[in-house]
Amino acid sequence: MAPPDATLHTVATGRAAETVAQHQNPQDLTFYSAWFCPFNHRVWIALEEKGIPYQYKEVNPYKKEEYFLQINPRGLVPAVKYRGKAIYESLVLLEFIEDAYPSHKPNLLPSDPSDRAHQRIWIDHIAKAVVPASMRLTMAQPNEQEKLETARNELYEALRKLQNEIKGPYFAGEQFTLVDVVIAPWILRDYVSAEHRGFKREDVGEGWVKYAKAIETRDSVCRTMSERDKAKVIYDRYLRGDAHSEAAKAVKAGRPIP
Ligand code: GSH
Repeated sequence: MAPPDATLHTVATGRAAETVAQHQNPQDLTFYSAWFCPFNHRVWIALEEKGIPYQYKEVNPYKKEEYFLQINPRGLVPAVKYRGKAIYESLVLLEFIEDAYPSHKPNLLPSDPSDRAHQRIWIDHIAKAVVPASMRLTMAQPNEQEKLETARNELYEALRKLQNEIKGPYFAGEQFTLVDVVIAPWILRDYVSAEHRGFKREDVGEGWVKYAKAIETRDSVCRTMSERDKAKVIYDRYLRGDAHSEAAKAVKAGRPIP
């Protein structure tokens, strides 16, 4: 079987390519990124939201090149080198960016400690409930109707719980915050399950439709998104059930996503 990188487009396209072009010079922060990756997309949105100077470097995480394993021994994007130190894991990186650049606005975490804790509870919900259900749905095969319906209902249920917490237009109200950053890449990519797995934003609820619109039209989100057709080769593998990423292997084995 061909490796996932054999026909994979190697660089960002569309608006994301323009953003990459603006971030070629060395900076304190080097961003090791894969244009197609939703986990990676979180970090990219945060860097753009806050106007942080960074150098963009494209990585194909499936190749597990030695230089990259030195940066992230888990071999996954996103990763960052900040003043010579390596940092990885999208959720850790989002908190790191907030901590390392306090003067860069907007703040993506509220100032009140209980509000910050509330954000972390819902980020945890996205990581443990929304993302796994979304992957199970994409990977469920059309001839496994029961599995497919269960995954779709689990996704609806997870999204409805999140929907009930949204103040509007964004999760925390007028301020665009980390919960929005963390869920945004999955909203931008829900067209895959809409086209192939019967997912409908309206079936989550009216509030979700409005929220999804607000997120997908946010400038930092749009200017870090590549053209859809370039990602087809990747999503087709998930849809056919022959994706071999670490996340896909975990979903197949019923383990938590790494
Ligand atoms: N928990 C990680 C995070 O949140 O940063 C997940 C990152 C992840 O799974 N990245 C994928 C990757 O690097 C790309 S979307 N895959 C390479 C592989 O699975 O071998």
